[in-house]
Amino acid sequence: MTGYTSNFIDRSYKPSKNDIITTVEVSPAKNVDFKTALQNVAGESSVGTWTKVKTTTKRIEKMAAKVFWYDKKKGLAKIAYPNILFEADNIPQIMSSIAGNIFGMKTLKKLILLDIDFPKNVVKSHGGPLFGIRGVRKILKVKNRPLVGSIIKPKIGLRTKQHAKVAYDAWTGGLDIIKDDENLSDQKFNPFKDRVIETLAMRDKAEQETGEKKVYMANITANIDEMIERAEFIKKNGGRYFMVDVVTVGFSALEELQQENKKLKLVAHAHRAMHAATTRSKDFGISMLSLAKIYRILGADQLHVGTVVGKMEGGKKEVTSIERALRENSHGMKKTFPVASGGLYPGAVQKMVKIMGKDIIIQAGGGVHGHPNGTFEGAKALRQAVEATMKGIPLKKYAKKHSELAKAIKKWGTA
Ligand code: CAP
Ligand code: MG
Repeated sequence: MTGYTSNFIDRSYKPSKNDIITTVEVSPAKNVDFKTALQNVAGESSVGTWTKVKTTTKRIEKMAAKVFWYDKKKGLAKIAYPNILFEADNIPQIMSSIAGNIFGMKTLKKLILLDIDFPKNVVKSHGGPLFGIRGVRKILKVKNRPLVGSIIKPKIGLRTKQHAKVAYDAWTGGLDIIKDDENLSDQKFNPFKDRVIETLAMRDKAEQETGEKKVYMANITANIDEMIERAEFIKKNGGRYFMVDVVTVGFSALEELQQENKKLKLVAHAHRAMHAATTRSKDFGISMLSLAKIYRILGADQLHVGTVVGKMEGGKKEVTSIERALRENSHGMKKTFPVASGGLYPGAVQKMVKIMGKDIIIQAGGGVHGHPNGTFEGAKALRQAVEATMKGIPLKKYAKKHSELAKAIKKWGTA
């Protein structure tokens, strides 16, 4: 064996609870039949190569991945990978197998990794979120409504003092969370350390004035040593959160960061910039659902999942399936808070909560700082939209007695 033989397909195989199971969508290239395509996928991602090799043994044959279910018409298949193929605490190694070479094979016209089920040892050796939905709610002392936040805009360019002042306006306007944008890190005009100090000082002031808990999610994205230093700096200066661009920093960096954070105990906010490079194509790619499961295992307390109604691609079916995965029982892991962000505005809140539920974090950048009267009123309008939604009052009706919301609706309408 080890050529891409029929041994890689066995519909009678009953997956073990220790296997990694993937669900894939496959379409064979011209002149290749479906089963051959499946053999190629299961073979190349486990113990096979393009031809039979003399070095294989019976023991190795037993390590073959098995396509144990497929539906040719739908182009779907499920593959079970024996646990022995993997290092449980090594996500890069796991992905090099189940999502590695196979995307480049000439025998395929389409390959999407739709879903992954990880066994207990992979989950346990990483651990998942430190806080999860309940832990985050406890910090913010907000039990029963979506959390509301904003991304400082413009994305990049404000000086440190301006940045901190915009954060203060948003917090005092009623928002719980302020975050940096994905491409703001440690630039000359707004250095990381100064920004953390200034913005946390404004957070303390806003907390005193409003009597509410407020959080600042500083973007630590960098190389791993730098990220750890930045996270330590946040901790030292009284911060409770960091934000990291999980896709661009890579799985290995996240594994290391997760280990360090077990000592620091900061809440981890996961921004997914660049995910669409692998999740958006309908021909070859890895679904956001698969990535979301990995980021939960790697410790994301909060993860961007899409909005359905906003500016970014991602429909209802996709977004709600990711939400479900972040909250499902998985070997005792805490639940990841789904973050809805991207092109949101107060008038979109009601519809979004209807689709996504109240266990979400709603973030608006443009939809707060673009308010006709600026950030403070923009924040008020967003919080009012959440209040109206929780009270079950239509936004337009609520807006009659809330002028900030009325102005936001006049500018952007309702979803
Ligand atoms: C939102 C945002 C986020 C997107 C990313 C932005 O700003 O800061 O990065 O939410 O998309 O720059 O677009 P706006 P996703 O509120 O001004 O749109 O959450 O889908 O990964
Ligand atoms: Mg952004």
